[in-house]
Amino acid sequence: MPRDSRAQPPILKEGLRIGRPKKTAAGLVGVQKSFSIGLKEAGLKRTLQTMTTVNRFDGYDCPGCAWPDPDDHRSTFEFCENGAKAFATEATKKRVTPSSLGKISVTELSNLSDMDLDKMGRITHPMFLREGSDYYEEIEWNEAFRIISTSINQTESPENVVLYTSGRASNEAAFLWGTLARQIGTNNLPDCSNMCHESSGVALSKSIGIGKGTVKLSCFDEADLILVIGQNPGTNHPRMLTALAGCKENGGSVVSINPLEETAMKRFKHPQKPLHLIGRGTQIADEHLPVRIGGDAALLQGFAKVVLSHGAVNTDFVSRNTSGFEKWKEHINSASWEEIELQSGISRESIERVGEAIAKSERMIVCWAMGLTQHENSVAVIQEVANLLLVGGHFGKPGAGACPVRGHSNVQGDRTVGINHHPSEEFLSSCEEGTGISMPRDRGYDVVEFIQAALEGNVGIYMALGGNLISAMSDTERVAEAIRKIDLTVQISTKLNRSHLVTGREALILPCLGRTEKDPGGFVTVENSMGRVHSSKGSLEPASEFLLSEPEIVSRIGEALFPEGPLDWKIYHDHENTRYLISRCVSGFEDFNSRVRSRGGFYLPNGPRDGPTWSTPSGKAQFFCHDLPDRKIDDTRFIMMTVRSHDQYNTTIYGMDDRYRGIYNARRVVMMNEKDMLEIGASPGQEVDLTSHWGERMTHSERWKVVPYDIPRGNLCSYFPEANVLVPLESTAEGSNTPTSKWIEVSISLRT
Ligand SMILES: Nc1nc2c(c(=O)[nH]1)N[C@H]1C(S)=C(S)[C@@H](COP(=O)(O)OP(=O)(O)OC[C@H]3O[C@@H](n4cnc5c(=O)[nH]c(N)nc54)[C@H](O)[C@@H]3O)O[C@H]1N2
Ligand SMILES: Nc1nc2c(c(=O)[nH]1)N[C@H]1C(S)=C(S)[C@@H](COP(=O)(O)OP(=O)(O)OC[C@H]3O[C@@H](n4cnc5c(=O)[nH]c(N)nc54)[C@H](O)[C@@H]3O)O[C@H]1N2
Ligand SMILES: [Mo]
Repeated sequence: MPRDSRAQPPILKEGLRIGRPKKTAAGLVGVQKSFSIGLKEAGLKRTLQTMTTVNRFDGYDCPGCAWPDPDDHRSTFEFCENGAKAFATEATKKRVTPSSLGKISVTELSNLSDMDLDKMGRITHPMFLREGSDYYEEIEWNEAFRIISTSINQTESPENVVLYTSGRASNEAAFLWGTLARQIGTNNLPDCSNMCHESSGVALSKSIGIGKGTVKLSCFDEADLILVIGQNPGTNHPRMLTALAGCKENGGSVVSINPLEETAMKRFKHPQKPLHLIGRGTQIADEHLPVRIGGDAALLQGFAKVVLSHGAVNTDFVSRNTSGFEKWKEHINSASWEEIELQSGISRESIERVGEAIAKSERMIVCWAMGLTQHENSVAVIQEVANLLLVGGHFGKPGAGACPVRGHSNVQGDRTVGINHHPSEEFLSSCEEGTGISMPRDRGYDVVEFIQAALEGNVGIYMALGGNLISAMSDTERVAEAIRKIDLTVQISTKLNRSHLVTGREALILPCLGRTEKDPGGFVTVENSMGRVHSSKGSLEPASEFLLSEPEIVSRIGEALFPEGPLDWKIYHDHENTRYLISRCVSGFEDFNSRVRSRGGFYLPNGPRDGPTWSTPSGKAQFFCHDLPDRKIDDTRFIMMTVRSHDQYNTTIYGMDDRYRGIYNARRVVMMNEKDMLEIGASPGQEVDLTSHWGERMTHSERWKVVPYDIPRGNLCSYFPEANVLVPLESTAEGSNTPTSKWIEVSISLRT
């Protein structure tokens, strides 16, 4: 039976209820929610076991976000409501077995919502989807590895093989995965980072010589000013609120810069402090600037103008550490206030007020996430952030620095150990020496280039270490078209998702152990958002006896493909051996096995933080000048951003509510300013169709419900992944090629 599976989730009847956005984040409801989700999915025993071992020195790393844990102490419960959702769904008692998959076709499965797919539970056996069949069937592990190795051996060129990584993979799994790709002969290692913080990496590497943040968690207690730009910590990094509250309690200020006033930035009640649960909690943001979507470049230049006009340049730091200051100063002085106000949507008065605070700050941290990274000019905007930090000398001292807040719990580590489609010569030659494998030098594909190559029929095999690329990528239907052209697609996964349903001609599912589970290979390691490498060890009984750890799956593919060496792949089921190999290949990991055993692990070297020193070609940090974007959009059109609701982890949907924003029981919604609603004649809950525009190309998406929301005029907001179909494949950030998921030009038509 031919497959006809759908790439987009089905449009289901949703009973949208619109409430008021919440004034306070976390607190008792957060605690309650954590327990109830756990109980429902995993039962009491497994819930308690996961809750008492998460983020402990000897426990497992929360598979939620990459926010760090305190360096020197841990509380009994070191997690948040949304982390609890992440580990409860992994620890679920529900199972997807060969017999349950044998009863329902892939096409039928694709008519389920993403939430229902995930709720089917953990995959228990390796499964194979044969060419022409619409049903997965059970397959032996050895047979699966044979199919993969035969298929790779038969492809025309290593360039036709692509290995994707999602940022939950451990350092051990990721290092082996990158090494496998390079032994096959390719750097085709696209990863979720390409859709996430790639812009931060590209921008910061050029500005300050390292593509990572430069602060430690303890810096939050010491900062006198923290800017939180384009980030929703209450939902996506709830433990960050404790750090922001710490800054407030020590007399510092927090400024939120976001088209939406996200709940947690108003008030926060610490779920682990009893008095907080009853009291009013801590007010987080002292000031909220409702910037227009894409208006940050202008706003940051406005701040810089104020800093310069106050003569608040740290001249000693600037002259010793930087280059390009004079040119930048001229550039900023010539920027027009009128344009700055217009693009940012913020009055000069407000910009001056916050600008003055920046000018006075001695220890400033700037935090940001997807609100800055997923725009056409993201690299430029992040370099404006770096400029602002440089002019005040906010590097190389406690309480100050850059803080790109990472998403997936090990996305930063994966990049450090080699998940990179354009690795440096230094990295490759060191890996060659450590592994004995000669490695390719040609640049590989990022996610967008991979899809473009597959559309042209140039990808034979695609293997994914976790993730759900079909739903995570822009331009859903074109991505599906590309994937369907591939001969064999392989997903190493824990739960079912749409990437198991929209596949190549043949497809394999290789089910793996999750973070929470006992691993016969020992503990694994991860790197948090602040560059600290530490262990992660699960203790739950595995969901099925047939699961293998991710590193074992990768090493068994290596074994099947390269029985002759030079690497003895079979010893890498044991993570200790892999760490030894990493210590020989990756700088900063010397003596890895013993250092990672110290309490809480160790920090990787970080020039701008530890020195400051700068690994740039000039040996100095660099000021960059960028003109403000010149984008005119038609008066009748809107700019739409796509964000996460409170009830999802990327493409995994836990529930239908976005509690903090007061939107219940619906996901196919578009938030809109009430004045704009009036102008187009839309009422709350009204059904509309959306069309995105990219040059002449138009993409339609039907049946969205309008929700009146406090958002700048001309701006709209919808949820990822439902709205991804509207993001054009070619619409990407300059320099990082990240899809512009926060800048989609759309028009709206009312449905009658
Ligand atoms: N519970 C939970 N935790 C998660 C995730 C999850 O899905 N669920 N995902 C993880 C991952 S991989 C990541 S990358 C992070 C994502 O963490 P966030 O970046 O916080 O996630 P988004 O929901 O994309 O929110 C982006 C924020 O940027 C704002 N924004 C959009 N456009 C602009 C703009 O032009 N300018 C400014 N200043 N702001 C803008 C939006 O209003 C929104 O508040 O979270 C991680 N943690
Ligand atoms: N429109 C729009 N698109 C976006 C974004 C946006 O803000 N807007 N954000 C982008 C961002 S920041 C990111 S990071 C990407 C996310 O892209 P991905 O990382 O590809 O997607 P996830 O939804 O995190 O992947 C979820 C799947 O991972 C698998 N999984 C879970 N745990 C494990 C594990 O322990 N091991 C293995 N092997 N598999 C596991 C499960 O099968 C689950 O279904 O999406 C991007 N796409
Ligand atoms: Mo991300």
